[in-house]
Amino acid sequence: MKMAAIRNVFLLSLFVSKTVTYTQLVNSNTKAVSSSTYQDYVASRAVDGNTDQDMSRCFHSDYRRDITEAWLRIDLGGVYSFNSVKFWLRDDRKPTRLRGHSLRVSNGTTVPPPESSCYNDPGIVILPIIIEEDCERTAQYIWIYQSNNPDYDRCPMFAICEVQVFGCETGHYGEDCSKKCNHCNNNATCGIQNGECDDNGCASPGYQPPLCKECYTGFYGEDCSKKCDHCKNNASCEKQYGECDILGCAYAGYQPPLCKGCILGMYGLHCERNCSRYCRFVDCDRKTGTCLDGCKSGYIGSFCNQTCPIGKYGPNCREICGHCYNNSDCYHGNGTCLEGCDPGYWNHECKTPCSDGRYGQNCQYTCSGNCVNGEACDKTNGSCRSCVDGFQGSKCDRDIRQSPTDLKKKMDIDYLKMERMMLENQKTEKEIKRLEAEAEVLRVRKNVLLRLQGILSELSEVVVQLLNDSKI
Ligand SMILES: *[C@@H]1O[C@H](CO)[C@@H](O)[C@H](O)[C@H]1NC(C)=O
Ligand SMILES: *[C@@H]1O[C@H](CO)[C@@H](O)[C@H](O)[C@H]1NC(C)=O
Ligand SMILES: *[C@@H]1O[C@H](CO)[C@@H](O)[C@H](O)[C@H]1NC(C)=O
Ligand SMILES: *[C@@H]1O[C@H](CO)[C@@H](O)[C@H](O)[C@H]1NC(C)=O
Ligand SMILES: *[C@@H]1O[C@H](CO)[C@@H](O)[C@H](O)[C@H]1NC(C)=O
Ligand SMILES: *[C@@H]1O[C@H](CO)[C@@H](O)[C@H](O)[C@H]1NC(C)=O
Ligand SMILES: *[C@@H]1O[C@H](CO)[C@@H](O)[C@H](O)[C@H]1NC(C)=O
Ligand SMILES: *[C@@H]1O[C@H](CO)[C@@H](O)[C@H](O)[C@H]1NC(C)=O
Ligand SMILES: CC(=O)N[C@H]1CO[C@H](CO)[C@@H](O)[C@@H]1O
Repeated sequence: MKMAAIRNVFLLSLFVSKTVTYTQLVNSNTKAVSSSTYQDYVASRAVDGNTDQDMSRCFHSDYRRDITEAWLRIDLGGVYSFNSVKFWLRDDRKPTRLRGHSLRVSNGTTVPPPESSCYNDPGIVILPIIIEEDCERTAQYIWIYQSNNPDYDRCPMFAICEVQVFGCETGHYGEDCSKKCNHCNNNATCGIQNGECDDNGCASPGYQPPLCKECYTGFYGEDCSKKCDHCKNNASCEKQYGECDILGCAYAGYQPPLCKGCILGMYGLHCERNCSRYCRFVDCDRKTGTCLDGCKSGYIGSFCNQTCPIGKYGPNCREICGHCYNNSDCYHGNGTCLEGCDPGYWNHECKTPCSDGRYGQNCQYTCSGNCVNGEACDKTNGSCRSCVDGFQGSKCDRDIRQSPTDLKKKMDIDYLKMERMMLENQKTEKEIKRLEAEAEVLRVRKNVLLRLQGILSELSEVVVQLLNDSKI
């Protein structure tokens, strides 16, 4: 395809070439060497600047039976790009000996192979005696080569009076060699007529080889091989790197300014779809949308759009839920038991047992501290194996010595007792007073009695006396 294009341009250029003038490269420094020489018709006569076609001013190759090829090699003294080779033949003969010849080029002095020909004479017409042949090549040596023997001479042979080569210094082309090949990636040489570049293409992206004119509208980049089809309103893009104009991309998900790839987090044919927001690092496959770096904690599946199965949580759902309240599920992201913990556990994942001395849901209760031998209470319900003296209940939290109610009762009782005592005290005082009164009465009575007793005893003595006296 590309080659065909180049060839078309080349063919086209054949017509153009006649109107373009080039530098004549053969000068006094040009050397010529031949395969053989007839007498003193030496090769240098072909580059002596004299176009006289008299045989005496011409080069002539030898004719011996053992000769199989005749050639004349022009040494330009350096590498040049040339477009055509013109040569003058002796004018005293029909120029038939050159039928079927070729023009070959080389950078070295060994006879170049047929593939290096830039011109092959078809050998069917009689040539004019001044010939100009197209030879668009870059080389140091130009060979006029003949291995045919069209005249049935003893061997291939020819006579050439003068050669001229039209071309430019390498890296230049066009009318008067005035243009440079800088538009080519290989700027050393380019097509001498139109400046078409070689297979290395153009000097920069944005140009269409081989002539390296600006890309056609809608194309850009290296060899204009890329299409700017993602710009808004089908706008054409910048030719070199394909950036869309200020209107930006056709779809919001494209990454400006090129609008080729998707912005991070978008995928799909037109980057129109969001990657799952549960992809671990936002990014997903541009085509399929599968998450590239796994899922966020709590999600699985290649699209990361499924939450962990019940009872699992965390990265890749590898973690197992803790002791959530009443077997409820934990939050798939971080394992938090949203309804709290079963008794005996705490922390957001309910995987931490209560520390010694605490119990109940979320370990919110403190043990009574009255378990026997200072043992910790049961972490689920606070119960003790048994209690220290003075306490009762499964949790040993009933103080049977001085429970507050008992104390109050006691106080009440004491008060009552006091009241009673006070009452009794009052009674006693009355009694005492009564008794004192009684005692007074008794004392008075005693005195009376004592006096009576005295009287009586005096009486009895008197009686005794009387009796003794009487001697009864
Ligand atoms: C001769 O050498 C030049 C580079 O110096 C190169 O561009 C050109 O193709 C060569 N010609 C041939 C016939 O090898
Ligand atoms: C080719 O390009 C190189 C680098 O840009 C430059 O140095 C060199 O002079 C150019 N050659 C020609 C013949 O313009
Ligand atoms: C853009 O071009 C494509 C084909 O090249 C066409 O199908 C589409 O309708 C165009 N869109 C706009 C907005 O012009
Ligand atoms: C993509 O996500 C953005 C922001 O989260 C939202 O506004 C938009 O509607 C989403 N697009 C689609 C196609 O889901
Ligand atoms: C996950 O997303 C993919 C692609 O969008 C879809 O095919 C699939 O049905 C979704 N699965 C769930 C469970 O939503
Ligand atoms: C525990 O869960 C069961 C079934 O899930 C439910 O029937 C019961 O009422 C729950 N009990 C409490 C105390 O929440
Ligand atoms: C776990 O995630 C839930 C739901 O997003 C949130 O309410 C809770 O605070 C998180 N827990 C921790 C410890 O981050
Ligand atoms: C407290 O829990 C323990 C262990 O689970 C159990 O043996 C005990 O019977 C429970 N006590 C009460 C009062 O529920
Ligand atoms: C008790 C008393 O005085 N007894 C006297 C009775 O009389 C005789 C004699 O007369 C006395 O001897 C008793 O002493």
